[in-house]
Amino acid sequence: MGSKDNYKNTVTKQYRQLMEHCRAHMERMDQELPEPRVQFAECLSDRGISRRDFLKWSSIMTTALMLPPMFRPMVAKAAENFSRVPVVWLHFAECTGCSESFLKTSYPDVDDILLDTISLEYHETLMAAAGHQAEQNLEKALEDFDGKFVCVIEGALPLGMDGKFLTLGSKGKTGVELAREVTSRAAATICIGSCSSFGNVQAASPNPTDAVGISEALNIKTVNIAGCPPNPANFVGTVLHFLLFGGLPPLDTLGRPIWAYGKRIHDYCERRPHYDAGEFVEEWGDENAKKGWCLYKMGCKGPYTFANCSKIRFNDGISWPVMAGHGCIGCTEPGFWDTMAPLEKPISEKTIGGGEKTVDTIGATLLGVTAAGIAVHGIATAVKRHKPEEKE
Ligand code: FSX
Ligand code: SF4
Ligand code: F3S
Repeated sequence: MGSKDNYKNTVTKQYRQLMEHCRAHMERMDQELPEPRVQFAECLSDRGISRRDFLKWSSIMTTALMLPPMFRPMVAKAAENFSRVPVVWLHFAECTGCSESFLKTSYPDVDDILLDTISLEYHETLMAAAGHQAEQNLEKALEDFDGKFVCVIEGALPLGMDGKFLTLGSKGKTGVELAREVTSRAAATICIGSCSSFGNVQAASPNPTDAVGISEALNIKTVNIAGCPPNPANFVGTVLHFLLFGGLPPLDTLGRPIWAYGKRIHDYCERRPHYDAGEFVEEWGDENAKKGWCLYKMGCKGPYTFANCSKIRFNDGISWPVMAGHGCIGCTEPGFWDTMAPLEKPISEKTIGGGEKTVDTIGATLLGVTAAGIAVHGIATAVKRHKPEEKE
């Protein structure tokens, strides 16, 4: 048997073991989770989604989660169980755009239906209860689902003035106190958006409230679904992973699921052939813009930004920022308001510490487009390398 066959057999064996783990976990979950609060099949047909569309979605999600096709039935089963995961959803310093983007969609797809059916035991902006009643709801959810619920958090935590820049409820708890209390009793904490992931606009220089992301504020591990706002599919996929395997998906060093944030925007951008050919929009609305050329010179930060927007797009795959005509502003990266600014200009050599030329200076020279490509890729590496220093 050749080494190729050996490799194939080893991989198949590992996938079978993973499948067994997944089956055992899902059987256990079936016993432990509360009854489904909605019949998923009925929800799909009510919203005009056929069984065939759902199976197609399951196949796409299986691939997106970097699983082989044999996992498709398990992904479909996990989706059916989606409404059984108890969720406590907290809001801190943010604009609520994340919830808005998750809940308001003109073209509901399976992701949207899953989000509609999610078992929200407590959600500060959506629940009808207020005041003492809301606080009682939270206490009841924590007791009923102790250690079993998923805590979802939107918004950063201000640490300044002993956390008093942000207080909630009749007891005047600080955001930090509430977050600590809830996350310490959760099975997992998922940060939705760049605010809860990294602090985002609240933490932009000069950061008057000393805002930080949840992981940094509480010194806990969180799954960071970065983006301002993030793509709902990345949240749905992460919860599906939790239902399939009982744990968090593999994360990058910034806590972002690798299946969704493992590649750069630039790697799958439909304007990429223009970038490689040195064809750039030079001015908003110019002839090159009409031809859909690359937006690098208009400040696109796709070469430095890790996310799958260019692959899965938003609103049922209809569009995404670069397709709509504006460059990526790097919203899935920590500190992007500071590190990626000015947002409509390419990052200058000065910002990234010098040493490498930008596409502006060498893109059109005899060095040619390959060298330009290497320069920008080198700059991406330099930006990554410089981040820790910038933080210090
Ligand atoms: Fe932040 Fe979300 Fe941007 Fe807004 O909740 S990631 S400011 S879209 O709303 O947290
Ligand atoms: Fe696309 Fe921006 Fe990269 Fe150009 S620079 S190819 S617009 S991601
Ligand atoms: Fe954000 Fe860029 Fe995607 S701005 S939404 S990471 S294309």
